[in-house]
Amino acid sequence: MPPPGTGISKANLEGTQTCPVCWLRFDTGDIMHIAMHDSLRGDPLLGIDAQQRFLATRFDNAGQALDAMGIPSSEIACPHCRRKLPRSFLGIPHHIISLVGDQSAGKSYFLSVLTKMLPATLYSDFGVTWLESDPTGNAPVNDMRKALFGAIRPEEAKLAKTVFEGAMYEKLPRQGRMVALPRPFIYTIIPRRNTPAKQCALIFYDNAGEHFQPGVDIHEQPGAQHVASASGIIYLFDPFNSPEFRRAISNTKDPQLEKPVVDQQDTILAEMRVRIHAIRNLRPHEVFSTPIAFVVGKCDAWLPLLNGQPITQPIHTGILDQGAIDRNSTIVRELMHRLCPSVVANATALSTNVMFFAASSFGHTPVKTSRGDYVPDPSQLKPFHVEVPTLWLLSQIYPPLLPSGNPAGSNPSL
Ligand SMILES: Nc1nc2c(ncn2[C@@H]2O[C@H](COP(=O)(O)OP(=O)(O)OP(=O)(O)O)[C@@H](O)[C@H]2O)c(=O)[nH]1
Ligand SMILES: [Mg+2]
Repeated sequence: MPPPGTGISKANLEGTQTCPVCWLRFDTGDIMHIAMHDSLRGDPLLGIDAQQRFLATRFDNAGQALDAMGIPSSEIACPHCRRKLPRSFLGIPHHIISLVGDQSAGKSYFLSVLTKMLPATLYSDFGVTWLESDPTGNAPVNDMRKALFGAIRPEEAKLAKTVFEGAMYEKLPRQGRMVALPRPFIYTIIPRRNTPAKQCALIFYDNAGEHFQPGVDIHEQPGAQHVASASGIIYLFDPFNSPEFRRAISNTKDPQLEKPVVDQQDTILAEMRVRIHAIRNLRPHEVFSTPIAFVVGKCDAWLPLLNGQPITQPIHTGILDQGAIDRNSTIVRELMHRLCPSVVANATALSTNVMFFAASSFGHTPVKTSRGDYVPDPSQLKPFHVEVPTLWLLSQIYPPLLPSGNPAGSNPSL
């Protein structure tokens, strides 16, 4: 409940709900409604133009909250940051999937490709439907996907660098400060009929890589704190930001080889561990078991380093082949261990449940445009395994959703 006058609600560490925008917790009964009547403007935190937020005390016969002018309101908002939440928020579980990686790791391309490939695979291979929970709120990621997959010339396939002040962020009040928080992109997942699985929602963010770097004050710039509330984390490793990988792939034609290396991916993992432990108030020996998909990205450039060992397709006739996922993970982990052992050490210190993946959003070597950007050639776009890490995370977060097992074995489990 907001202390009178300030309009700032106290964080409730025990709350059953986690806001998908500011990640502060609250109880269901403290959720706010948004006034509908045009005269009810002016919110102490959001400013004079915002529709008022209120704690509902009156309801109509249909159970809808009534604003001060008696107009029914079905719009809800977080009591902390006051941001509007999707209507389904209280009805179904929401799972955060945090996408983490340094600047230029390939997060924006990965997310754009993921939101194209994952719905198709979920539906055609598993009968699972993927719906936009908030098409207006999801517009920035939809625009990126349309730009990428609608492009005819390479120049049109360029996605801008993600910046704090850009479309991926919004300024909101959090714990007494106005801060830039990444917009949540929210999707509802509807399982096929006749399974024990129930609907749930997935939340993604497209952070600027700088948010994960050490040295960021997590109170002034809390925009990456979703990692501590996440049900699953995708860590996107950039081989072009690793001196060892670059030496090993020095004969590739990828123009990204010209860029200077910023070798700090092990530090980013260590920093994540520190932040997660601090935010969750974990003791040093306490284990963190949130599943982490460690994705070695841009594999169009480095698959030859596997010397012919195959990364196999783990999706077979509606079954997620955990054996293939394990085998692929061992192969990728061995390569990482050979080239960057400290990164493997930091990844495995982060969680007790880490799986390694190879993926490429492009499936080919990007080209350099006349403006000096590295972009995919739309005519050659052939993403490789981009949806696999998220499918694995889903199998860990909510096992009834995807039949998984080993198709070579006798009894794939549901
Ligand atoms: N070879 C190759 N390059 C890629 C791939 N995906 C992205 N890139 C390149 O990686 C660079 C960075 O991609 P972005 O998606 O903008 O990276 P980001 O992680 O969002 O970066 P920030 O917004 O700065 O945090 C671009 O030059 C892309 O061309 C891929 O699958 N293969
Ligand atoms: Mg980006």
